[in-house]
Amino acid sequence: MAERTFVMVKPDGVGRRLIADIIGRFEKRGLKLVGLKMQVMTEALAGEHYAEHAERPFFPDLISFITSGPTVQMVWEGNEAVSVVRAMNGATNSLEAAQGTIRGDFGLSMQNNVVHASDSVDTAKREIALYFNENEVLDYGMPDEQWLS
Ligand code: FUP
Repeated sequence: MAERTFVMVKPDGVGRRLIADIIGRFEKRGLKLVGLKMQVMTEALAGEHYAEHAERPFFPDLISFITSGPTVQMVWEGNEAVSVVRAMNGATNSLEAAQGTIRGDFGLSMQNNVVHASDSVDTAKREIALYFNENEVLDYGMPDEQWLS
């Protein structure tokens, strides 16, 4: 099975009406959307998502930001999906992100950096399971799949 990664449009990305731009970039690159939903995250879910940062000074602000409005959760599938999507998102700090990346084109902030994506295949498995039931991640073929990749 092709590699899968978890991607989230953060509240600033939704609020700035960037959902379609972000989905469009991944689609045009040749990745396949296999899971999609939206929600306002609870503090409990946000705490689980960012558990690795629980002791960091920016954690309370991060939780308050990520629960401040609607977010979009996605699972994207494709060749080397984890590293391809990380590269397309750009550096965590939008001020340092290269032009042509999502954060470099749409962001100016460390915290409000528009998107999240898994940083490894293991993290992707954990994050997909945090947001999606197994039957919510689809396994389907594209008619022209052999033309991609
Ligand atoms: P990333 O893997 O790119 O999502 O980045 P991290 O897991 O390192 O950080 C998660 C989020 O915490 C970032 F998107 C922004 C926020 N953050 C800060 O606000 N300050 C920091 O010093 C580091 C991260």
